[in-house]
Amino acid sequence: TPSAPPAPTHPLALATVTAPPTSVDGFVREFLRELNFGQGVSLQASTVNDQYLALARTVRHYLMARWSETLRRQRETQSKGVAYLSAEYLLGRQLGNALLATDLTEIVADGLSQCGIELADLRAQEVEPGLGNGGLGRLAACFIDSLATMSVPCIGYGIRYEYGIFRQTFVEGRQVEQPDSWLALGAPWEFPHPENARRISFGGSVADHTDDDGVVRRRWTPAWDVNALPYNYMVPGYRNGRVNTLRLWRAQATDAFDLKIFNSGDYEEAVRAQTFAENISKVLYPEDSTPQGKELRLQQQYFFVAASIGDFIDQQLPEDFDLAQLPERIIFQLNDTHPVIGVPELMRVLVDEKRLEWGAAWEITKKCFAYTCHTLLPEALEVWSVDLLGRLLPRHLEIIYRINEEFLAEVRERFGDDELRIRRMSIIAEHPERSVRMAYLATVAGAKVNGVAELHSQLLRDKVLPDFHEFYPGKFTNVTNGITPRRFVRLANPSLSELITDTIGVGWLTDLERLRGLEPFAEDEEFRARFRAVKAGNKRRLDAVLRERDGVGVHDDHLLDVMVKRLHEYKRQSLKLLHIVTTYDKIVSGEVDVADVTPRTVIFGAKAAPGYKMAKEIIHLINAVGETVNNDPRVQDRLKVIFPPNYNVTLAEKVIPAADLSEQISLAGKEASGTGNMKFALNGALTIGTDDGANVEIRQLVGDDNFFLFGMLEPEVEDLQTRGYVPSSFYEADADLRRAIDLIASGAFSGGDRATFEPVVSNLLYEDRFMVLADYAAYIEAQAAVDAAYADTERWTRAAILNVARSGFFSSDRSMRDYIDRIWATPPSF
Ligand code: NBG
Repeated sequence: TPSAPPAPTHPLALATVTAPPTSVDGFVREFLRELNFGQGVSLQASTVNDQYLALARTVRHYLMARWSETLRRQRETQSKGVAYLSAEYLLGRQLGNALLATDLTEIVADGLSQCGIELADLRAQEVEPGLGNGGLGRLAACFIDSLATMSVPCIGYGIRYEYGIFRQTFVEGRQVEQPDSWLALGAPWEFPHPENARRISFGGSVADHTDDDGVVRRRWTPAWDVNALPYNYMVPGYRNGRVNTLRLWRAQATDAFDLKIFNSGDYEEAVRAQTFAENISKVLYPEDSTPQGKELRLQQQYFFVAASIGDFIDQQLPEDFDLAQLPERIIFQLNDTHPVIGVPELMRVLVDEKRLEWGAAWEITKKCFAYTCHTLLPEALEVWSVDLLGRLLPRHLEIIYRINEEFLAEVRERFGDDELRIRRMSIIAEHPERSVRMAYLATVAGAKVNGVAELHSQLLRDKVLPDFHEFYPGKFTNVTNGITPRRFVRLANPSLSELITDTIGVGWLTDLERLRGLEPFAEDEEFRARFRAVKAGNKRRLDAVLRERDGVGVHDDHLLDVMVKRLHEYKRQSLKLLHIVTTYDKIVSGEVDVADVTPRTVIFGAKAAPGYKMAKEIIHLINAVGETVNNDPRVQDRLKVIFPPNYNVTLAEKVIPAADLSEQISLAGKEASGTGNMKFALNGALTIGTDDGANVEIRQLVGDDNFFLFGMLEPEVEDLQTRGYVPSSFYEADADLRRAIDLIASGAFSGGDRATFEPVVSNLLYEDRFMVLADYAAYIEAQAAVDAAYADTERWTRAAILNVARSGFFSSDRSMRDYIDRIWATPPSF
């Protein structure tokens, strides 16, 4: 091999990248340079977008030295790291976080104001990259933030969707989806590296082939391929000098793809072929927890996983690396089943390309993957039809068959020819069509399998994968989810953060258990008053945001009751809605005196998957109820329902700090964890919730007195299910419930038209898969307890403070420590 040419040098060139001076002048100079030479405009002529782009690039300059130093050390030490494989990263805006990480906020605000620019205006200009659906994607973003902050080597791999989660609008109360063109005004945070493009192949056939070493091996001859172009993003640690990398792949047609066709003169066909290739990273599938077995989705999954594994092996490892050592160098963490096709891909690389023996390759592969499951809904467990998988990835299908064969042979060895068991455990399902169960493949291949909250992990072991738990008892573990306090406390709630620091000093932001130090202050009247002032300020801030955004406000003397999350029947937005309808009904019927009603504003935020009919009907109903309630003079403004469209991370950061009450009301046993629940508790909202997901742990930590628990427990749900659940019997037996449902059915919220909401009503009465009616009475009772508690301001404040003080456990830093201890065995290194 020819020796590499010497690295370029120049007397003026420093050996390392240096950061610009950390001073107001230094910043202004750098900013103006970016504005003039990056954007090509003078300050005088610049638009807000010019200024935002120049600012983002300037802030990048400050991170660059840390980034290149992180990369240099990683190359040098080759210490073990994590490759987080996730089809989704719901990042939220980047600017505020970058300023926080570099501690530049004040300098930048000063410098900009000297230029006559408000930092807040430039922040508002940023379009968040919505490259995820909900909890799963946001979790990935929190995890990479924590790993950077804890100085753990991590590279996040994913897809650079050209269009992220759709922008939601309402037309006459119904959801209408608009494309999310988040790249349209420029993408200042990304670094494209087209020179590191990788070729990803699909289709074709497999045959035996005698290689140059005389060994017969299987050879895949693909039919088509695309290029995967990496785009790098910085993932700054919080003030620790570390910047990790997030690498997102974009699909582009290969020359081979269009050249042949171009040369044949068929330009239309050439363009069609290019579009076909580029479709792979065009758009995020907007299904949260309910994947559709679409071919393009499998293409996306293989595309990013193959690019990532290839990138890691070819680009991140030294040339002479002994692949038997791979497990000492990397763990590929599978964020749900979306990246599980990486298992056969690594086997293919090791066996077909690197020419390892099958057995040696399998030993390596088994240690290099770990799998996180994020669901309990059977319909959410991905399966791919053998037909589709074999067409798109024929070699991978063969590999999966062989993995399955050897696995089932082991099962037979342990349990004998227990055919029922074999059929239950097979990675290949035979019914309703022959298909690959990706969760099973991940479980067989993964070194560890984890659920995302204690209850979830237990149900995963006992209900979803019991045979596997019996077979691999040591494989299963739990890591309860967490959230980054940098974004969801410090950035989202600056005034609470200031109060906390004033009270317990600095250090809590990277050691969140220190919030315990606030506990004694719950008894301090002056502290409580300050705490309330923070909440009130956050409500005013939210009021301003919503007025500007949607022209509706929130009353600051109302209890702010918030339910924000994806619209899904199991999450039971319709239960919250029945509570609203019941309150409304009691007011208008005169059963309660409106003056006795606790003034409440209910905020919903929720996107429905575009193809999920019932979810969209529920959105329509929420808007219709809101319209009626908000405009009925008899209500005297004591009950308000607002539903700002397009709930996203940016809005979450404004809504959550203002909330008094957090709605976490899924049917027990259905919500794997929830992470919104943690954000609310840490921002001083009290939870009304079922015994589900991480609610269980929140309640244990904050204490029963500071949490409104209601509803059936998971075993009771099971029990009712087996006895036979008849929702209409609950309707018959409960007069309030009957009235609420009858009111909806009567057309009271649809201009007298009974047909409009008939599907929702009959779904509740005759199907009600998630037992809304069975939990209704308990929920109404718990809400009455909320009203009573809220009336005692001092008691409520005490409880809110204790929620903050006792929720430090839910930092994603703690989740990362648990992954390190229980799954990765990765010592932090820097
Ligand atoms: C979601 C669960 C949530 C959980 C997040 C993050 C999927 C498939 N699952 O309960 O529904 O908090 O994952 O773990 O999106």
